This record gives sequence, structure tokens and C-alpha cells, in this order.
Amino acid sequence: FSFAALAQRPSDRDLPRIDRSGVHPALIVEGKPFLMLSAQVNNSSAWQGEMPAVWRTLNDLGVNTLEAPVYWETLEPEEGRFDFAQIDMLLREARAHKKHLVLLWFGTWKNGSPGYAPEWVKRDPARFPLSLKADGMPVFSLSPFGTASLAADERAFTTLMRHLKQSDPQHTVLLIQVENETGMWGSMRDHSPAADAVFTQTVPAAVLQSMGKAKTHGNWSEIFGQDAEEFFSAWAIARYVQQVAAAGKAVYGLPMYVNAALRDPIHPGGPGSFESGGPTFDVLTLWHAVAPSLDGIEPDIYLPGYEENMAVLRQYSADGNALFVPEIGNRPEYARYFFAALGHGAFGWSPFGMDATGYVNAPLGAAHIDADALHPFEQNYRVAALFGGQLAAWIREGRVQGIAEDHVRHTEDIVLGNSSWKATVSYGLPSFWTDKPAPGNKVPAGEALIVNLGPDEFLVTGLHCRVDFSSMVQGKQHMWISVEEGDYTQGIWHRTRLWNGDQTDYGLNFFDEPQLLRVRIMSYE
Ligand code: N0T
Repeated sequence: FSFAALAQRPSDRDLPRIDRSGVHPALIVEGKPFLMLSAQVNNSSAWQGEMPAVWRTLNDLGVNTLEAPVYWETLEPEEGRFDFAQIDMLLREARAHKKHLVLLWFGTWKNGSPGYAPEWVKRDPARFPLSLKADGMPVFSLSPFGTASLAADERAFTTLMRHLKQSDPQHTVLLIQVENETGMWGSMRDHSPAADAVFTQTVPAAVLQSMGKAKTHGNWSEIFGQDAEEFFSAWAIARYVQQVAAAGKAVYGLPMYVNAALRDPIHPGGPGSFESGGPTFDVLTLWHAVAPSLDGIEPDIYLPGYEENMAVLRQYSADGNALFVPEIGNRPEYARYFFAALGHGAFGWSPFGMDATGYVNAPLGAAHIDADALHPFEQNYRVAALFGGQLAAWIREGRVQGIAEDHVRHTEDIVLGNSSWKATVSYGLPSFWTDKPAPGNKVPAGEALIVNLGPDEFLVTGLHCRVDFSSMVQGKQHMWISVEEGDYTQGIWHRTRLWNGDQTDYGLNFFDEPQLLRVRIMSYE
């Protein structure tokens, strides 16, 4: 026995963490940047009896991480009596399948509602009050001013974290999602007497400062005008979540994040069109300021359009937020946003509703979870696997650019980071010569990923697209020096063949085959 050994218990050493020393924040697992190739199961799938149907899908997809909910009602069926069977089941199952876990705390808020609160919470509205609408009618959302609700959630969550600290020295669990899509539908804010009393008070100075508000004194309406109710809700809910997260971290310091039900990023709708008080793009600064214990605020993407997706990735990677995508729809047209997320620095990606339990969340997601539906998502992770674990480090270093098919313009020019080259990515072209403009793919499935290895050296991969290079120096043309296809194993590039002739004369054409190219190029005039 030695004290040194005690201090080095695996649970204290090498905790998964977010590292901010690079161009993009990275998730560090066992000392190295880690890219979570993940999938989330349906809400009611994290039960022992459903796990065979879960693994059937996840193993096909080629994930390294499973996102699964932990239910408050199941963890604490009677007040103060905790049952860890569901969590232990998830740990056991994940380890048996050699996967990591992201656990989702379905507590006070699940899509804004307390559906997962235990019966003893639901049946005691005097102690655990619901929010009220302006007309005094309750909404199915716990009041963020309910002090007993906060204390109860905090106790359950810290109990969960204590249990994980004891039962997971090998860090099967990488990350914790605190609540699920916080906020409220059906009212812009809580109108309970407790809430009303605070709404007319002055906005806390710390909030004003963090938001760079010129006005330094005023109540919520005076400072935020017609957005007052939304900002008030965001503040009240972020403050509640901060206390839950901070208490949990004090017990066991895993990285923690919240997920957002998005507000339309380009044409934000008015009251009622989005979940008020959740971490929508317009209140991200406030959320970051009020909830510093969160390591990230992450988008749940159910907007299929190209422009919307690019806007969401920009908004949620801005200001140093550690981006990952904890949910994205599982319809085929969402698969093509994987590389674009990585290019924005994402340390993980996770289509939602990926299991063969029979439930599907169409029309949000695919109508059937079958081989066809899984295929484009599977190809994404196959391509990622060709990098042999190195992609996460290159993402952190800002070397990765990702391009998704723009289903309106069908072609896009990308300036390649610190180089004199640009790439033109086009969709729907044949792989031989053509003088026609790119028509786009029938189902927009195109995407490309380029890693900048040096001034004239790149890794290039893609699905359903053509990638051409051209010099940005006026009058200069280019020639390939070498286009090698291959993959990385433990950091070593392994070449399987050279591409030349038809395979390079009309650009680098990618279809449905996972192929990684290492390209050296030069210009001449
Ligand atoms: C998601 C999922 C699950 C455009 C939906 C999305 C998951 C939750 N919520 O299947 O419930 O637990 O985080 C809400 C999307 C609202 C879209 C509104 C119409």
C-alpha cells in the first residue's frame, strides 16, 4: 500500500475532459483527442430487454459510443431510495460491446417537461410546482423557481454521479448530458407568484456584464424589451441547471453539457415557435455566463436544409463553445452533415433514434430503420475509421475542412486554410469528363472532407461528390504529383494504390465507397 498509489486510482487519473489549447476544443480520452462516432437510442430503449435490438443497429453503424438516457423515475422510484440497476446494466452492456457511453440525465426537463420525474414528484404539485401561464393555468413544465424541485433533482443527480465515480473507474462514461432540451413549450415564461416577483426586479449585474449590455440597471423588460420573457426564462433555467451540474461535478468531474431544441437559425420565429428559455442561439451568451460548469451547449439538429445546418454549426461553434452534435435526424439527407460538423470542430456526432426496437420518430426521422436507412450513416463512420484515430487531433489543430452538399447550388469553392489552393466540390457529376454544370444528387448525399497536411499536401475524402483543386494564384495551373489511396493504422500511412489516369483527370470522384486519398500537388505556369 502507498499513498502515491491511492492518489493514482484510475478514477482520479485521466478523467475524460475538454481541452481548449487547440484551434477547436477537443474531448480528451486517455490522454488523446477522441472523436465520438456515436448514435442515440430512442427514449424508451435503454432497458435490458431492448439491448439486443440496440446493439443490432449500433454494431452495424460502427459506432464507438452509445448515447443512452438515465431515467430519474427509475433511479429514484421512492424519495431517497435509489435503484442503480438501469445504470449498471448500461455500464455492463457497453463494456461487453467495447463502447463508450454518454449518459443523458432525464430529470426536471425532458423536452421541457417533467415526464421522467418520479411519481412522488408528479403527485405533489404543492412541493414541486408547475410553471403557470399568463392566465394562471399550469403548463407541464416544472417551475425553475421550485426550490424543492431543484433540491430533489440535485440530490438524485449527485447520487448518480457518486455511483458512477465508484462503478466506472475505467471511464466507460465519457460525458454527461444534464437534463434534455430544457425550456418550456406553451408559455414564454413562468407566471407563478415566485416568478412574477423576480421578473419585476433588476437584472443581476453579472448577467448584464457578461452580455455587454450598455444599460447597467433595469428590470427584465427595461433591459430586454420584447425579448424579456425569453431571457428571463433562460436565466432562471440556466441558473437551475448550473446548480445541478456544479453539484454533480463536485462529486465526480466528468465533462457535462446541455442540448438545445433549436430556434430557426436564419428566420427565428416569434413566441410559441420555439422552446422558451432553453439554450437557443439568441441566449447562448447568457447561458454560458450563468452556467459556467457546463463544458458545452450543443444543438439537436432536426432542420434538413443546407443553409440552416451551416448556420447552426456556426452558432454553436462560436465563442469557444466545445461543439458536438448530440442529436441529428436519422433521415438519409442528414447523413451528409457529418464532415461539415467535424470541419466546425465537433468532437462527436450522433444521429438520433438508432435502434431496431420498432419505434421510429418519422417525420422528424426516417420512417424505417432498415439497412437502407442506416447505410449513409454507416459510410460516414467507415470513412472516419480510415483515419485510424488521427482525425480528432487534426480537428483540434484546425486542419480539417468539411463540406456538405448544398442542394440548391450543387457546387462550392473552399479556400484551403493556410495554402494557396482552393477546392471545388460538386455534386451529381459523372466520374468521367463532362462540360455540364453539376446537377446535384437525387437525394442530397454529397459531402467532402479535406485535411491540410502541408502547403501542397492534403488528405481528401468524400461521398457522392467530385473534388477538384485549383491554384488561387492568377494564371497558375496544377498537376498532381501523386494521389495515393490508403489508410492509417496507428499513425502510419499505408498506401494501397496510386490513382492516376481516368481516376484523376476529371477531378477526384467519390461515390459510395469509403476511400481516403493522400494528395500531393504542384502548380505551374
Ligand atoms: C428530441 C427527440 C427526442 C420542427 C425527438 C426534438 C429527444 C429530444 N426532441 O424525437 O424526444 O429526446 O431531445 C424536438 C424537435 C421539435 C421539432 C419541432 C418541429
